[in-house]
Amino acid sequence: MKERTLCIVKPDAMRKRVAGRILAMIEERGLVPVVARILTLAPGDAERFYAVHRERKFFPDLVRFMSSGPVLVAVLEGDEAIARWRDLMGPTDATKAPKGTIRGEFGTDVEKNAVHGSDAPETARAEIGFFFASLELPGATAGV
Ligand code: 3AN
Repeated sequence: MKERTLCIVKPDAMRKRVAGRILAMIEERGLVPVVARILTLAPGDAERFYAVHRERKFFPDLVRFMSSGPVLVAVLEGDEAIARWRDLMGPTDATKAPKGTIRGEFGTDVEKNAVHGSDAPETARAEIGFFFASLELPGATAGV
């Protein structure tokens, strides 16, 4: 089934200047970026984006890290895009991520893990809506 999912290239990967290589891996895997933007999250925006983790011990560090510099946010489209993007990312803990996954190639640890991906259709919809207006997405306008 054709799906859309949210990709974030996190501040650690942006600082390493590997966003282009990450996009190349995404394209090689057959996932298609259909809208993208580079921006820097305000701490309050990072708090809202990760609100489900608000009670976790690592939350303040996560918010500080995610608002520490530019991120690249993109919507990826393709068959089973949600699962395939998570598969390409690798496990959350980058120290356990296999070579060939993005976290295995570019991540450092459980916080500095290079990329984010939505984990289910409902979260994908909510996360895409967090960053992009529906009119920015292909197919939103009749006749396109
Ligand atoms: P994923 O991004 O693989 O879906 P989640 O949703 O469990 O992982 O966690 C969201 C983010 O919170 C992770 N990307 C990671 O940066 C951070 N995180 C998760 N667990 C920890 C932890 N134990 N210590 C620090 N940061 C964590």
